[in-house]
Amino acid sequence: MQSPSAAAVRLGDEVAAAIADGRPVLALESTILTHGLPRPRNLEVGLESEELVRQAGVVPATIGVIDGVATVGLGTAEIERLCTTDAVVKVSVRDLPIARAKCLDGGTTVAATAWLAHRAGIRVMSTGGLGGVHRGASETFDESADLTTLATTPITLVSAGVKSILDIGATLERLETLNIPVVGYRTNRYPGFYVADSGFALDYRIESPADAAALARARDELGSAAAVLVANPVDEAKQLDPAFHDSVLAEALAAASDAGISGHETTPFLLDQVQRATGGRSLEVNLEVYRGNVALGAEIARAVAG
Ligand code: PSU
Ligand code: MN
Repeated sequence: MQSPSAAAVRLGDEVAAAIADGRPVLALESTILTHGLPRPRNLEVGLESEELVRQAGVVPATIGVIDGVATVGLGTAEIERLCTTDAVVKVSVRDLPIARAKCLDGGTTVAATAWLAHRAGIRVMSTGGLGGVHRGASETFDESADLTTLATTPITLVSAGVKSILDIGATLERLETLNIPVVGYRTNRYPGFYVADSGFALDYRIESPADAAALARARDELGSAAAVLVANPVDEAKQLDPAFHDSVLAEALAAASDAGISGHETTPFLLDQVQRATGGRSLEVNLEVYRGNVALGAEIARAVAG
């Protein structure tokens, strides 16, 4: 595969310098800001998480598309632009050429962010929830490109699992098929984003950022191209009440079906429904989860940079 040209992918100055020096860098996605969180919280979260990364002594690289240019290490004004303007599209890997040819602004999904981060030489990334297999995928074939992209993108990715808007069991099966290692961070249970335990078990766990770095090194030594997924659960005391969570989820799924929502609109639609139905409670959990993943990602970035 060819490397992207310098004209197609721009590196922020600070990020470029850190990568050249071998200093730790943490990649962050932007679809969570453009399509996952309501305004004005999206911008607050975008700036806050960069600050959190800096406080850990790591350089943040928020990734997104500005005027068609995939940018690894957005500036503050660019993050602000993506968070506050309407004509911002959701960009997965397949959309990168379209966004470039049409000079669009875009928030990059986990797939596109990981794809760009890896090509820029960044080894660790944090997100909130991963995309996965949608419910009813055996009929619709709706499976996030996050999964297939991560199969060929050797990065370490911290998430809180996938949200229960998806088919979690099927997602874990696909991760297995795609040869993507998944480990729990200090847990043997696969987290369910809003809840600490999705109901599914994990075979392996790690206990520290150093363990994550050792796992990434082992993957590299074997020449595997797959991402390593670190599943980091929300603190149980801060999770969404599981019964409340289940009823809200049922309503959101019914609303999507009534509205005839499909394709790449599905994830943003369901997330918005859940946020409305919980009166902001899910949003608070979401932010808590995201902060936890950003903080752990920063520690792992330091361990990986050794
Ligand atoms: N899951 C979440 N929040 C999100 C997303 C997923 O809990 O914001 C976003 C991520 O950017 C993810 C994308 O990569 O949605 C997946 O969308 P799709 O299913 O269309 O691939
Ligand atoms: Mn999809």
